[in-house]
Amino acid sequence: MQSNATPIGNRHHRLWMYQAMVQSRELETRIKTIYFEGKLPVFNMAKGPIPGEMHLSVGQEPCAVGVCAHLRPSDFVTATHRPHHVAIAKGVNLRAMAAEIFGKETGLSHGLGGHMHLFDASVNFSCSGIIGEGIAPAVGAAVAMKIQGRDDIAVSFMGEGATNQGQFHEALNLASLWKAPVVFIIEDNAYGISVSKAESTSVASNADRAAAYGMPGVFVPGNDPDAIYEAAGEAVARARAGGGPTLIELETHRLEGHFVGDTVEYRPPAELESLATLDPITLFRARLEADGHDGAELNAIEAEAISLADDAIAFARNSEYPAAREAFAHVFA
Ligand SMILES: Cc1ncc(C[n+]2csc(CCOP(=O)(O)OP(=O)(O)O)c2C)c(N)n1
Repeated sequence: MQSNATPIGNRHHRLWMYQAMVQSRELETRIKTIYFEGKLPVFNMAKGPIPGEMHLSVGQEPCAVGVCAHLRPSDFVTATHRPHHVAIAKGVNLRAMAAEIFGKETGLSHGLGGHMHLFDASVNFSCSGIIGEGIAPAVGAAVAMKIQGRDDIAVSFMGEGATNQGQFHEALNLASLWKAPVVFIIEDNAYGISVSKAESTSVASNADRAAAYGMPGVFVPGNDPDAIYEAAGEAVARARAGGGPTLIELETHRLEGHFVGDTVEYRPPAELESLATLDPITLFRARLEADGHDGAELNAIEAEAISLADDAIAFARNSEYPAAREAFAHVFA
């Protein structure tokens, strides 16, 4: 099963969601191990094979699959500096994505973007290392599609930390005023780097902020793929039908540090211990089996994800770095 297969019917949707979650996890598990090659014993962030900061989405996979199960390649998605789960769920090519993360010529942007700047025009996916940067472009894309008379939509993923930035409020105001076909997705993992939401945000629920812009605000607790699928389905259908934007706040869990190498000392020990019980892939698999899904079928999905992740990593490792002169090829000044 391809991670970018078009979902058909609910049973198929749930298996597709499981596949995409596992695919993201398998890729990130390998990235986490390889990341430390060359960087130890003295941590050197610039060293390859994977240079730069690395933000994993481990634990947040339900947010990506529950939303993207409703999207087409022609829909437009902007994601954040923590983009892998969303990129995979949106159908970004796994090999080209891995090569980009390794900084290789065969990558999505010839290795010049890196893991925070995955860009794939073939499925209308982009992301950015600048917090909040994807919100306004998603509204722009939505307005453009509305003017063109298409029923495609835009989705902007963001962390809860991004909601305290000015452009979040400016973009939501205009999106509502112009009835733009856009869905705003907040992945609330409760931390912006080491700062808890309670220390940074004046409202307990960011979904409440929707009222200030005259749009529906929905809170989905539990990091639950099925519940996210339901809520996103309504919002996507409303946007496609001309009903305007929706703000959806998803409770999720960042099971790793902010970046690979983060010692996570800012999280209380009891909270860290509880994370072991919150792995959404383990929980979703158990639910699928309880609902009658065949364990052998789920095993086959996992085996395929493992083989695709191994293939993508091998492709990335075996690819060439871009020529040094490429560093000046796309510079505008
Ligand atoms: C405009 C801007 N300000 C600050 C930063 C530094 N920074 C990187 S990640 C981050 C926290 C983001 O938190 P959140 O939006 O909740 O996303 P999460 O990391 O939890 O997924 C910050 C402040 C940045 N990249 N861009």
